[in-house]
Amino acid sequence: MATASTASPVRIQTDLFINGEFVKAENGATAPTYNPHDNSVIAEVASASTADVDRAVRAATEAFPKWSALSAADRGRMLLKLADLIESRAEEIATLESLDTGHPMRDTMRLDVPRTAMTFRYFGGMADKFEGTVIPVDQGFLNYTLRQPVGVVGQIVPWNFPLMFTSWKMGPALAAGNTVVLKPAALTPLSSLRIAELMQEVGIPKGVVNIIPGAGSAVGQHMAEHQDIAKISFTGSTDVGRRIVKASASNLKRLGLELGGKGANIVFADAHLPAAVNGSAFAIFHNQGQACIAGSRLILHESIADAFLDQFVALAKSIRIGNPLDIATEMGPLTSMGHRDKVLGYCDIAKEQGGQILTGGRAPQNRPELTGGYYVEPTVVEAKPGDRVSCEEVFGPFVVVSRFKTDEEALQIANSVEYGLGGGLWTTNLAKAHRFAAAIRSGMVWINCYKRVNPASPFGGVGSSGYGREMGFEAMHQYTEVKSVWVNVDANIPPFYPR
Ligand code: TAP
Repeated sequence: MATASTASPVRIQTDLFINGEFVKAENGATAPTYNPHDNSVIAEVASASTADVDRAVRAATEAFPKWSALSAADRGRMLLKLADLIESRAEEIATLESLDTGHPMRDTMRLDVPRTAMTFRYFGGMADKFEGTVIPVDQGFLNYTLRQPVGVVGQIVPWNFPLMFTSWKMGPALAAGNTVVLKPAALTPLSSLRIAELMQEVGIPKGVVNIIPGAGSAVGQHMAEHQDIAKISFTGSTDVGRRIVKASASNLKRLGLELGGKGANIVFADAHLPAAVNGSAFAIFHNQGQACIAGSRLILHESIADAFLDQFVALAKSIRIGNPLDIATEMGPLTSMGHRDKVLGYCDIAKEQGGQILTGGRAPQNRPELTGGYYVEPTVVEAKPGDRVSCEEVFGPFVVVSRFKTDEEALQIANSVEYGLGGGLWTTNLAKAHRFAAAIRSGMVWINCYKRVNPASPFGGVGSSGYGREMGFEAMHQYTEVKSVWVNVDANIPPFYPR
């Protein structure tokens, strides 16, 4: 356990959570987690090895029979208590998340923490309302379905929304009666370990949840290969998603893959411009653009493009960049130095391919207090649809602009990338809005808004953005197996071999 030198005191748990206890890694290894604001070490966190994965899977396997046999209402009650506890510690948890990830406090307070509590509450409430079905079959037979938990679930979480994703993954898995081994990203392990402490407080039995920070290439890979893990739910890059598909083959694991994105955000000529400008800025600059659903491709009708860009670039320039722990800060640093360098590298790639940087493309200027951190200015680039920056996921405060003349051209640009996660459109024409919502190749579409999420609404993508859905009833389906049960109630079955 360590303490941080911040204005708001936070609890920092640094051990692995296995079988209801906080323990060191079996080989004693640790890894530092850094403050993205100034590159200082926040804490040394235990770093799991494959032996720790095996320990965690054993604990989850032993806990499964009791947890899955508990009444759904009892499982739900613990998740509801957890939601209340998270809310009661909102400021402390928000501070911890901001410290570890670089999200501004105003967002972790306003979005990440409330949404985390909301998600645990939604699935806590769902636990005893999730039903099987009765199916009309042949006369005299009753056929019904049971939804049964899949078993031990492995969950692999990325660094961009570690707190929220912990609830998205654990909420439905636990409500449905599964036990969990969760690996947070090595870059941002702190908030999920804090949630483990709160889970202890609300009485979630030992072994039901195990949290093991460690390197993805060893720990994540071993989880994906593990014979006793029945399902992997993964959020992260498309490359690692492909590796997980291969590794999962040996025991034919179920998979849920929430991978990269390159969200199309189309602004039509008849859009309400101030709303579109504001919404499009949130779509890309919230969390420094480190979101798989970010609206990272602005596709503008040529008649309004100049007027839109005048306002949009002015808004981008006005965003207050600074220490995430300062409540006035609107945009913090990127989460790691390596990622900051990757994003700045894309600014060079844009220029090499003839792209024009309209604003940003560099670290904040004349801000000596930010030079130690991983900061990048909000960046707007005009480029051709086929350029690398128009096709590859940059995952930063970096939006690429293109212009269109006709609806057909807008749709062709929107659907021209390998990804298909989220997309948005801005128009006052209802018919056009619904036509495009159906035609855009993606798992989610927002009309006259962007990046709305809710625990009741399915979340996931198509194409290189992966498959499976988180949230809502869809998530409960994906954390359960359906079993069909046949009963002869009153059927007269004629003899198969009449004598
Ligand atoms: P990934 O490498 O995909 O990391 C995501 C998670 O997978 C982390 O917990 C990581 O562990 C783990 N992991 C790494 N190798 C693994 C393996 N062989 N088997 C199982 N798990 C493994 O993403 P990243 O390096 O953090 O970011 C790279 C790019 O991915 C970003 O630039 C962005 O384009 C994309 N990305 C997308 C998302 C979303 S929300 N779709 C989120 C993050 C990143 P460690 O990191 O702890 O080693």
